[in-house]
Amino acid sequence: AWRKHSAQGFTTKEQFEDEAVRHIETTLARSLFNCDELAAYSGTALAFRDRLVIEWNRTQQRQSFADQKRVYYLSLEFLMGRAMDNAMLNVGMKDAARAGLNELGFNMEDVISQEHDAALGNGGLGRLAACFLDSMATMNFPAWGYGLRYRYGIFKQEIVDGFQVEVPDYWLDFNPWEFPRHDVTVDIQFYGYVSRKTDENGKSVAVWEGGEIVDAVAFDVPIPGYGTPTTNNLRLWSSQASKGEFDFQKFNSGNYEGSVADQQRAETISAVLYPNENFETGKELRLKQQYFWCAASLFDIVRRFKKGKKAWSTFPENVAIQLNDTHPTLAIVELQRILVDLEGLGWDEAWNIVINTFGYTNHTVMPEALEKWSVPLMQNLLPRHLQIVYEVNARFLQMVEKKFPKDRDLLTRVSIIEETQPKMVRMAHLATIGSHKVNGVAELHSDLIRTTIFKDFVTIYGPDKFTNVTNGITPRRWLHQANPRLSELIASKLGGYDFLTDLTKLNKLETFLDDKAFKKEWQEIKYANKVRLAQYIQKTTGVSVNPKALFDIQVKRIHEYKRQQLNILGVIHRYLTIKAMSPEERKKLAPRVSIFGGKAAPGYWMAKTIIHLVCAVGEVVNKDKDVGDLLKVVYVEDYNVSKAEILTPASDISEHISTAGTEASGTSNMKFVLNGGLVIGTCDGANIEITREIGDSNIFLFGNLAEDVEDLRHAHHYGSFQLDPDLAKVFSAIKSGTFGDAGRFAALCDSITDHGDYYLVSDDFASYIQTHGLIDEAFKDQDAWLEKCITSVSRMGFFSSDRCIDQYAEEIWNAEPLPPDGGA
Ligand code: 26Q
Repeated sequence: AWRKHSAQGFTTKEQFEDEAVRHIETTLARSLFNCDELAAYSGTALAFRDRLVIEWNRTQQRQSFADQKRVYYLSLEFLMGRAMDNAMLNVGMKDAARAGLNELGFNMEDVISQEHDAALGNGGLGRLAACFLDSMATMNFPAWGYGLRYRYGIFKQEIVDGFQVEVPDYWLDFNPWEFPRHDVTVDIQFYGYVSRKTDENGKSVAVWEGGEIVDAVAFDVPIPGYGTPTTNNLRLWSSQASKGEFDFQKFNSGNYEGSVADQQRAETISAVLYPNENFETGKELRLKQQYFWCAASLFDIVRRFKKGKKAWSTFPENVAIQLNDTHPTLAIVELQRILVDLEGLGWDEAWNIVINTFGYTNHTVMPEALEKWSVPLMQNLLPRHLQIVYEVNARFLQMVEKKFPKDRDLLTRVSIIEETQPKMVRMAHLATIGSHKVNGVAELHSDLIRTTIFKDFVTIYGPDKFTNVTNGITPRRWLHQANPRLSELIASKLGGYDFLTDLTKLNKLETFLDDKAFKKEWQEIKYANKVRLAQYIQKTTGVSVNPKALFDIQVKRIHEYKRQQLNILGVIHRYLTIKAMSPEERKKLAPRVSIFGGKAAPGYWMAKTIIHLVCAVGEVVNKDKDVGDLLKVVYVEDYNVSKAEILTPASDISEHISTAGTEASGTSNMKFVLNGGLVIGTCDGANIEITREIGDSNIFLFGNLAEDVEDLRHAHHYGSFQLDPDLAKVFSAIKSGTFGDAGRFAALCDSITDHGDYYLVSDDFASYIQTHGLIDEAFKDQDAWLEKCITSVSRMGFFSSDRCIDQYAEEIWNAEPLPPDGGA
């Protein structure tokens, strides 16, 4: 209904064509005679963008006027994927655009796929931030995202001769979804020194001087909600050389090269996304990125607050800041600095405001992923911030000492400063001490942080500071956009698309389990999605796969803890089993396609070896005449959000098989189940809640439990390590050269047989193979399988990111939606 009030735009296909053509001819200055698909995309994007910005401006005005509590989501990653389909869904008028494009000789899906993914993230954490923005806009929260505008997103992955090759992802040559705001520029200071001066009231204040200044320039991206005019803002900062007097001096004194070099050094800050996930490297440039972005965002937030001319004590009633992992922890220190050094508040008054403003979300318990910064590094780059960290720590330790006298070990354990050589700042401790709530992202994970990394903090603060908010996904992108036919079928049964904003409504689907026509269509849709993926695989890899086979998919970042090695070793076991069978036995087997995808961090050799093994196995298996359709092994190059939109709807089984206790939540598990696929998984992360919701007969769980992992690891070192006998056969095949030069895989095999099998591949192998046997059996009964799928989908309501945002708003932010008047 709100769309009628739109001041500008199109309502018919003719009007759409007029708008798109006008943009192609004028905004892009292109002739219609050589209008290719890219130009058609550009014109379409600009036509929809015009409609988006009207509501965007109105939303910002409405939110300024209401001036109620705003939510700020600080994330170094926003893995947005493509924007146009989402804009069309939220603005409406996609059908008019489709018809118009057809008349101009274009196909909508091809035009949509011209858009470059906005890939400003590594994986789960970045995509979670994108889902949250979608939910916050859809639910009318006055909310902002703050991030970095990387010139290069996550690298593009090419597979060359079975090896990963990284190619830079330059994505900004045409991006109609961002608006530069050169008037919103913030000076950011680095290096320099701190002195103390006496202010006019005789008070001693710290003054941070010298060093260098870099400009942060805002680029804004509209975030439209679904079924509402609310269009929020994602503000991404780009680094530029300061326009201040500093460089002009150099320039004017004839040092032209020097001033260009300064400029390049400044632009380096936002040049590239660090491609590590769950691995910390301690690089100075990364710390620079973090401070640059935190300082610019805090300046912006504080400036907005100050416009309201309210007392500082009301800051936490106006502002909630959520920290996506420890990456933005410096924001805590920066706010304290602003309040104490620049605004003249007393330490305690300021610190109270800080604590009540921030919430911190933890995404990992793995020690190699916990952020630490060396004290000398921070001393050099951010001298005043280091002082503040030490002051925060001193006061915190004093409080602990008072509460738990004479426990030196406790003080050592909880201190923000780790007393190593060099000393390190533990960011997770700082984030915990500077926030009023700390949350994990699934129940098991939240329990684990309470009992492991934050155990002492639970003792100190009590249990209420630590809470759980199980992750979710947006059903707009991950059901409606990725699987339009399934969404339409569901809508036809539920009487409309209300489930897209209240996903619990899916539960009514269970009443249609006896509806033969419904089930048939469901099955046809899954089949069509598999055909589409099969065509994509054929086109991109040359491998022919049978769409009737069981599609078994594992797509996520490559990491030893996620255990793609377990998967591929299981595939080899299957291959050896097939080879040993008689032709009659083979006939009884269910054909399989094992599909892998995901990027390895460029410096992570073991992950790259796993990719190489998958490719090497594919080379052998896919050519083997004995095997035929019974087994195919495929590596899908350059897994990203757009590829996920093709892969997720096409699975029969997806794999979420991390060593128990290592995957904080996982979110692709939710996406696959929501699209009518089943899961093989360990008792880890959100798999546990998925099982609780859909029922344990609808999921294939296997493997050791988190509570047993420590003992098993201990036994590997101090007992006798017993390699699983089936796994031993797999290793002999690899070592005998079945998949080419065995030397290339030696480190991978040795990590299991000789170096303690830290990820319990051998311990879980038998259970994994057996469970795949159960899957083969279950898949033979297509009716029963289908019933599991439909039942699962109907019970997935809990995993909407809308539920998740509701919970953050209620339990952490204390924020309310601002519904537009005359709203939907
Ligand atoms: C840290 C320091 C230096 C460089 C890089 C990093 C870095 C970058 C990205 C550390 C971690 C990440 C990303 C982590 C991540 O994606 N974690 C995932 O978050 C998801 C959302 O909560 C969970 O579902 C996954 O279980 C978790 O692995």
